[in-house]
Amino acid sequence: MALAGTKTFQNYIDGEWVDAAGGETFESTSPADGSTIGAFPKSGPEDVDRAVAASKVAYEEWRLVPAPKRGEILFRFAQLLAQHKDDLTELMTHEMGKVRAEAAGDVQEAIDMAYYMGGEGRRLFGQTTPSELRDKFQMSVRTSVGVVGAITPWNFPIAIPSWKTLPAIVSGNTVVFKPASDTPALGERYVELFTEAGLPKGVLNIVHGGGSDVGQRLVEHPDVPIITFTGSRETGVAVTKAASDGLKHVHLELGGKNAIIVMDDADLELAVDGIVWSAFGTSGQRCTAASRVIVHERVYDELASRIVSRVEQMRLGPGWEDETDIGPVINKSALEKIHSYTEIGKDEGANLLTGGEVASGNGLDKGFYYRPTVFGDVEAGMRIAQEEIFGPTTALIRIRDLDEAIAVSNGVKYGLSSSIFTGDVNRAFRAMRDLDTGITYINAGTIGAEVHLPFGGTKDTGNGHREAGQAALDVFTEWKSIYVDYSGKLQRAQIDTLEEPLP
Ligand code: UN1
Repeated sequence: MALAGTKTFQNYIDGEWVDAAGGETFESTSPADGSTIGAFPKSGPEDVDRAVAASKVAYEEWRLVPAPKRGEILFRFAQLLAQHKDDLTELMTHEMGKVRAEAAGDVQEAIDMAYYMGGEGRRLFGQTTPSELRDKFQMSVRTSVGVVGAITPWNFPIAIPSWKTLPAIVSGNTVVFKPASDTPALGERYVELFTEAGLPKGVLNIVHGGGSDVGQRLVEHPDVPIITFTGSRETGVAVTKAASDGLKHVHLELGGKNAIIVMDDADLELAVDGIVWSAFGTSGQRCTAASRVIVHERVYDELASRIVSRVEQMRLGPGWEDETDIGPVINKSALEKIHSYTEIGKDEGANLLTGGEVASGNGLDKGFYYRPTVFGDVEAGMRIAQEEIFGPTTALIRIRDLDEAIAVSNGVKYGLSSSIFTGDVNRAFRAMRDLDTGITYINAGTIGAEVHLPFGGTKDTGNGHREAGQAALDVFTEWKSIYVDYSGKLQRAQIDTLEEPLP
């Protein structure tokens, strides 16, 4: 496809493409080579207010559209995403930087979610229960809530918007969407295609801009009862505080410090595959990335040397080149943050086994490339083993047994994903029970969640809500319990039940 080039894009509010009220723009550039993707509206509170007002009006109609009809629009959207999979993939390699196979996977995740949530249009199950009284019927139904503020990150620029907007819209809400300011073109394409699928005006609006201008207003807006946010723990706490006066539903997906455990009975070659894929896929910029590897002392040296030799063969480059294994990181400040953790690791006394520097030469200087980095002899309490780096850096930690491995894996503030490589079914089941994370893998790395199971984590990874699967509907709906008495007389719950005659 033709890339966006230097075109100027607009917000989409109430079915119209419009500039920001203030007329200002910001640029999106490629982290791979610095080329310009396009200019986007630098919106402010006034633009958010317009989008929320339109979304609020649209809600009154949309909530009454039969849910299966709403679902049909999602099916059409799934088909459009599939038709445009190649051009979205290409754009993603340029705007976000991930390699082509992973970019295609990101789009596929949205296609899967659109089919899955489209099907919810014919489910949205509630419960019916028997009454304690005669001639009385009762049920619970999910009801829509209103305008959803969806604030999404740049690392899954098509998939994560789908995780948020699709369950929100199929359950009868309307949405104001703020994509990450590092990936506005992908957010814009997402909305364009969803609109083309037949969404009525005002149901999905996009407002481009920064967190402090657009995100803040969305979170505080009195007519936005639901906020769904993926990003850092720090921003998640700020979102929660800003939304607390409005007693909003707040869904948060925050950081991770995910570990892969490798026991002495593991298939080591398989473990190396899982580690390299989970630590360096998406240049380590996944919430689910394996930034720790907890290794049994008996296989530590062997595993470390196999990982290092594999990593040293990886080729850095733009995601659109077929030979590339690792693309750039998202921007300059990410590159600096990642490198600062290399310095921290060295200062803490960890052993830098490979990488640890900004990559240059062969055109790499034009983008933000960091050599895949492996630290050995890491202590569980070191900062590089505790804090989220969000880059291609992983830390090898030596342990003596399964109990210690589980304690180390759990000994961080986050709880998103965990994994164990073992040939012993008893160890696998103990790990499944005791690893304190929202997602656990057996004999696979820490990445690779599918759309029809809940996605999210324990502890500081979130606030108890989940995306994906049926659980995704919870934050976007309220339960209503309905009692229908067809006895024609007053029946008092908990009181008249005592008189119920048995035959
Ligand atoms: C994220 O990093 O925020 O399981 C999402 C995975 C992907 C989703 C990651 N399906 O790694």
